[in-house]
Amino acid sequence: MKMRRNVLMAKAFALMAVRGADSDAPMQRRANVHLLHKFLFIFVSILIESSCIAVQLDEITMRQEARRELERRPEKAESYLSSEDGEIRRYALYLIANQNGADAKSIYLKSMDDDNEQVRLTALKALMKFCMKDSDVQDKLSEVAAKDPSRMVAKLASEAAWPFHRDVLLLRNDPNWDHEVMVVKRFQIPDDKWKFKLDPRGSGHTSKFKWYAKNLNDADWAPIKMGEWEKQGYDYDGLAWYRIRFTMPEKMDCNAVEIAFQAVDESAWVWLNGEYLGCHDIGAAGWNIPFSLDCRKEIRWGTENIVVVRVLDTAMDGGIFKPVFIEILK
Ligand SMILES: [Ca+2]
Repeated sequence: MKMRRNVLMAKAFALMAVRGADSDAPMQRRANVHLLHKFLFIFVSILIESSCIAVQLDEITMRQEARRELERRPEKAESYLSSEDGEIRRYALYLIANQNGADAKSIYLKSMDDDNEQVRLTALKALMKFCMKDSDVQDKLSEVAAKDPSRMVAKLASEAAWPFHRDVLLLRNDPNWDHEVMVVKRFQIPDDKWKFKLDPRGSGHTSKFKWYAKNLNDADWAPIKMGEWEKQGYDYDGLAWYRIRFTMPEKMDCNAVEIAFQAVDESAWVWLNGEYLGCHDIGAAGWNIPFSLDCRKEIRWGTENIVVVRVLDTAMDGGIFKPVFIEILK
């Protein structure tokens, strides 16, 4: 539409310029030069626009040809994985998954490094569908969850690879509890005795490492205080882990116990005494939002407890930067 309008305008200007060229008056000549400039400008615009449209048409034609060829001979799909067009690579991968299932695992794993988000998404879905139980796939997905530039791909990989689940409601959210819930006592977990370790490969939670384990030897972990890790020498975005030991007093009369984080920048997964408590993972927006997790079964009264927090930070400052409490509720 726009191109047709440009063509009509160019024709009109050209006609006016030719008519005006017969005149000798200086005013008329300046107007003619002006018109010619306009005419040239529009002419060049049309040329550029047509070449862009030609490139787009070429791309569409090539895609259609590739699709037709692949529909006729789906066994050739692998050779299309090196196409420059991401859409063709995505379609080829989709056909490979349909034909080969788990047998094409190495192809899906390789495609997880493709620079096209849709190709990676297709590969990820194939891995989830066909070979989710394989340890090399779980390792790859953990890496993708920690590193993929696409939030959509990273989140799907993270959910697929995540082996920990827990569905325990906070007392105040329990529909069967119709009494008022009050914090009757709170103990602050010491904020200067955390131990810290970076997890750039996102493998700390895997069965090979188990950094959440109660009896893990963390002697070589670095000491760190509450506060952004950037301000304590770590210029780093990604996953990192915190561990801390603290002693609880003797058992108190209560209806629930919760661990309350005033803020972790930006996502957190929490274990108490080796047991998974749950997570706070709403993306970057969660960096300054308090959250609590029920731990009435996991807490150990009158003895040492260990809290482990896996933190993901994707931008700017990161870490446990506000106090953490154990709250006793009635
Ligand atoms: Ca942050």
